[in-house]
Amino acid sequence: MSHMCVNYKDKGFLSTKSVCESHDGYSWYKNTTLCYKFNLEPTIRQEGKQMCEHDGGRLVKIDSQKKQQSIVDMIVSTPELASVDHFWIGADDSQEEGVWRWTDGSLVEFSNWRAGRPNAGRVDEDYAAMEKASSYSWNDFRPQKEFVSLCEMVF
Ligand SMILES: [Ca+2]
Repeated sequence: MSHMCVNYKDKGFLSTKSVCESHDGYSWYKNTTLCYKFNLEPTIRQEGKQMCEHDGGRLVKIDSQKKQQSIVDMIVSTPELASVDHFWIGADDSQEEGVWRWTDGSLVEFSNWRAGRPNAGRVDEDYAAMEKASSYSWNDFRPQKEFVSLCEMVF
């Protein structure tokens, strides 16, 4: 059981604290309105994805700079997360090389790749992860890598 689930709300009209905390094991992160739970044991990408989806969530969809920054803020201010090197996120180009999509099928428009990534020639690196060593920009990896998954609940 290795996952971390967040709920991100751009708009503040929902009573997301109570919604968040009504889900078993979830915690409310007031500074960025993130609702999350996590387990620090890393897994391969498919296992992390399945665990996110098992309780109705998904691997996180980071579709704006604001959301990227909110997640980074949460990570660096949470001691158990601040030491984690990589987090699986919901983007992959496994269906069509070079066409990155989120798990809901939408195209990746906003992106935050580190310099030189994704590697155009490395067809086996189809899955995105946030990387602490590059200020939580994204890098592409093979799915067999074992990382902590970063998931969100969509209410
Ligand atoms: Ca690829």
